[in-house]
Amino acid sequence: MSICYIALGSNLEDPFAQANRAIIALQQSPQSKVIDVSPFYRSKPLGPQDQNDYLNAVIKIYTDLSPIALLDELQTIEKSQGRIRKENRWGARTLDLDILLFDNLIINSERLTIPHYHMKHREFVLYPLFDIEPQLILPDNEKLLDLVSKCAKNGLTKWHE
Ligand code: PH2
Ligand code: MG
Ligand code: MG
Repeated sequence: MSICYIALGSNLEDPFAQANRAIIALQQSPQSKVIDVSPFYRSKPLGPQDQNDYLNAVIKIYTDLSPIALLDELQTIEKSQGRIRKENRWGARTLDLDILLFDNLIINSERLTIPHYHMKHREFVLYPLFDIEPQLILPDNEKLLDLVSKCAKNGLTKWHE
């Protein structure tokens, strides 16, 4: 069994409903168990500014899946919630589920980069991750607390539905 943290993002078609649906889908996955869900945050879009604010959160799971099998499952959930791939890289999306960390693995393959690239500098990843795992140490031995301390909030607030 592995411990994995997943970043959730949505800025289209009722993000609050998208997030709740995605969490239910993960809870129903036979080989994974949802352990914790961070508060939901509202964040300014990184990338093109002509898109809505995002709802962001982090989910902690235990899983018996391999990283690639988990990625397949996350992409199936994204697809079932109307995610269209090929849209531009930083553009709006109904649902984005990114593997942030998978045990202490470091993976750099064509389909997967773990730890998730840029996670160390994104307020909408670090703050919700810190909410659920304040003691976390990254695979390179960096403390999450140190990363959060260096990361500006950039307008990050709790999501109010
Ligand atoms: N995801 C992106 C691009 N920009 N901005 C915010 N605030 N939150 C995201 O999750 C996000 C983004 C691509 O995955
Ligand atoms: Mg993604
Ligand atoms: Mg993403």
